[in-house]
Amino acid sequence: MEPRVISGVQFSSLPTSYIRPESDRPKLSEVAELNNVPIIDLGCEDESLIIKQIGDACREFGFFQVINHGVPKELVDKILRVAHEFFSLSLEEKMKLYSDDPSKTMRLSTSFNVKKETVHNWRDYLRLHCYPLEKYVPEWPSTPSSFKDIVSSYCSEVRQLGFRLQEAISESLGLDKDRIKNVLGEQGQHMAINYYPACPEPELTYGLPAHTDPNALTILLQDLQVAGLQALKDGKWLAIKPHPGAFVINIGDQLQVLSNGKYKNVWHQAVVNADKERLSVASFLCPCNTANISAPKSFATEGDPNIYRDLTYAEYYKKFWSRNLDQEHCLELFKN
Ligand SMILES: O=C(O)CCC(=O)C(=O)O
Repeated sequence: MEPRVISGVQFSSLPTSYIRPESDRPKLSEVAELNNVPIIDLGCEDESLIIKQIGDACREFGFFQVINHGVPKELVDKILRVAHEFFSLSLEEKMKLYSDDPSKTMRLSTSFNVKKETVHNWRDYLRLHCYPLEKYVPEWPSTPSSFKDIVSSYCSEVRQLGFRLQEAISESLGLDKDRIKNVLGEQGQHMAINYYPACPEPELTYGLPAHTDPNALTILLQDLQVAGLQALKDGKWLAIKPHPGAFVINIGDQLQVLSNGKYKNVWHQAVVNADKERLSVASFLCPCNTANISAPKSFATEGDPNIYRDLTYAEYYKKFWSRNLDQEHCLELFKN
């Protein structure tokens, strides 16, 4: 069966194309909750403390949560509301935006990469390019009518937050504040609004299987009511409980390259549940396509040379989408 969006379709059992082999299922009952996930207060007046906390979290976890981040709560509430409204549109309306072509700058799609994968995932997503806004907003959905206004305000706010975090990450690596931003160039910004319908057999499938993010930094807004995000820490999958007012910040593949592996891209996945739909909004800051990503020479020592060869984001991104998530990690292909 050719996959199509699943939100709005009634299923009494899981279609076979979504069933994972037994060795690759989420083992929902074995997952513990991660209680000590770093929650960093960006409203704290002690900037050096923030930088230290961010550095520690990037080294140890590859992710952290931030609170008092400056993105207004009303805007966060609004984007969640408008995202729900969008996914509640009729199937017919949604199918007008459907595409399985990852090179499209605006598309509603399903699963992950339906043309490449062998097993599908219980997720629909609206993927948008968001920078520069004036170039991309005209192609965004015009229903619900408030969609463009709300999502564009949200994108601008989140972009500023991302830059602030990149400055702190740069300083935490002992680099100039602007070093990371300078390497990444004029950064692109993408968004995935993820919608995971309630699933008839959640123990047999994923919303999104284990992956790291191919970009530089991800700012994830989780549904406050429904948990589903898990991160890999010391070989164990741990549930990241939604924290009121927080964003989850993930280190992406490009920051792993840029830090010569000092900071880890985090493996994460989303699981689904039988009772409730779940929503998340991921904002991805992406290096400029022509940016030459490499670690500073000072990070390579005799015993610890640069792990990765220099790469451009364009070549990395193309490679990432030409594959599926079950293969060897894309970064492995760029090792020296
Ligand atoms: O839904 C989530 O919590 C995770 C989303 C995610 O990892 C992604 O969009 O790349």
